[in-house]
Amino acid sequence: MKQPDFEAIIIGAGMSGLYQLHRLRQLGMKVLVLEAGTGVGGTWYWNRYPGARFDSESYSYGYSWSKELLQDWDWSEHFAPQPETERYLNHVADRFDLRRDIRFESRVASAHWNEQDRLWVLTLTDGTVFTCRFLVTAIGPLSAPVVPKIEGIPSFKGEAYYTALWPKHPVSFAGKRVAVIGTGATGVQTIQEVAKTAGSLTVFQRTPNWCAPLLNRPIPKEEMAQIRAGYPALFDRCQQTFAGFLHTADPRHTFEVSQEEREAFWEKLYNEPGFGIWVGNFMDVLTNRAANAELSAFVARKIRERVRDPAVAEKLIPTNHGFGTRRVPLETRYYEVYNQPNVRLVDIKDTPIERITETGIVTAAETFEFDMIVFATGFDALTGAFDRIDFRGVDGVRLREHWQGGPKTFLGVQVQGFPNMMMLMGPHTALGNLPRSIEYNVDWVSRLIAFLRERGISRAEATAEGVRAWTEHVRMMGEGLLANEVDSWFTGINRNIEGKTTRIIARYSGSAPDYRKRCEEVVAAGYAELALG
Ligand code: NA7
Repeated sequence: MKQPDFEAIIIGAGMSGLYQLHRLRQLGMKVLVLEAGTGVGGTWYWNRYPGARFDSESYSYGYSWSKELLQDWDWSEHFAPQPETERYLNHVADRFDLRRDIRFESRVASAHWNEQDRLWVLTLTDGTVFTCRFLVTAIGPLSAPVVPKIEGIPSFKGEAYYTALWPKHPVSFAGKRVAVIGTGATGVQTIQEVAKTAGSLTVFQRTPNWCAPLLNRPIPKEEMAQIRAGYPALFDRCQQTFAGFLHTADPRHTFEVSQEEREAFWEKLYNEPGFGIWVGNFMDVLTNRAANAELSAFVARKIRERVRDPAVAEKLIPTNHGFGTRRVPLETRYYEVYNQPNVRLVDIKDTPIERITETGIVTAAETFEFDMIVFATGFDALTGAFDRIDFRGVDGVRLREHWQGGPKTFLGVQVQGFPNMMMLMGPHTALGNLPRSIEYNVDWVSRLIAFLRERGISRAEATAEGVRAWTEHVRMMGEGLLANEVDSWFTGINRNIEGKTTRIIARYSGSAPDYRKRCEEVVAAGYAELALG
């Protein structure tokens, strides 16, 4: 067998890739990270659009694996803005001297398994080739930006930006006629910010989303000291909650309490920071249709109270899905933006965009002129980053084809026919508060690789039975979940992409503790559920 250039290659230097590098180095391995960007941070490197920030509490989002790091980093806001997170991840890279093993501006075009030598052969877009024994993908569930299917985009002569590819140079909206297309979590954050200075802002909304207040505020020094003292308890709590957030569902059912109590509880949640109203609500609001309808009606009332023009308010209230069945964007005076004289909402369900021209946007009803168009049109989520690399496993099987109709995985980490490839935050893994899931995922993969190395095992592959059982388990966990009856990136729908118009189960909907329990069973049984050899 030929020896590879590296024992392991990690694709991606975001939150997963950085920690994975650190862990594999601790095992004494020769590791290379290939990163497409010029800096570390992944999501927090690329998404530098105005207003980008956490929707989970900063201190619940940072890494928990280094006491020293927890000691020396202060978060300045409860929900930190992107520049701070990017600084944080750069600080991590420096503190642990990670950069020397990261090759920047290195986009992987293909990764092919070589059965004879039991190694992966990676080719970059510039033709450079590297080989490795173990391949760890740290390519993110929301990292493949999509160009929307709208005619004429390249013809626009003004400034045009994609939120997920935002330039590093400052962009001014002052006095400009700005269009924003898209009203997901990204669009909402962008719109709030652009509205502050734009001469005019026109929002093109296809589907409204149910948004809830973020209620961000600064963290004074004394409060940071208290947070720091409470870190062990805080991370302990995140380990126990359903999705790794500080919030977790209330054990009561919606209709178990009186209407007054219900309203009072929702009022309290609506006035508290973060995802509480989504993941800390009555335990059945995301599964019980009537409960969900009642909660949606409550939030709809809030929108009507906040938006002055009743016609605009109605357009901002979703009618094709209930609260929390798509990702809930958290907002800061988002609805009030539509009370500003410089802001206009265009409902493109009523009057679709026909095309983009040199000077603006033409809808079925009107012609608009703009100085700038911002595309907040989302990602090819969950499987998109995998589709963009030509992964080929045993007998040259393409991952893309192997996953036709939906991903098939073992624990969301391994795929049958793709030996020695481990996925971090791949489809079918517990996502939730990502860094909490990332840390577990990375630790699990590191333990597996350590096990293999200690025993001189050069090949580990998921079995057909392991994949069948896990994929079926993931499907079953999603049964009854209202979110799985709705089109969104959660269900793999993206109408801008051929072949992504049928819902798939790519998201694990069980609890993070249950996910970890199952993964630990696999370890305890000496990885007997994998084909090793
Ligand atoms: P999302 O949540 O997928 O939102 C994309 C938005 O762009 C959404 O409002 C779409 O409308 C809209 N969109 C997409 N394509 C088009 C076209 N062709 N024409 C008009 N409007 C379009 O992406 P985000 O970046 O906001 O958030 C993704 C996740 O990243 C987020 O959930 C966080 O977890 C982080 P649609 O709803 O499809 O009608």
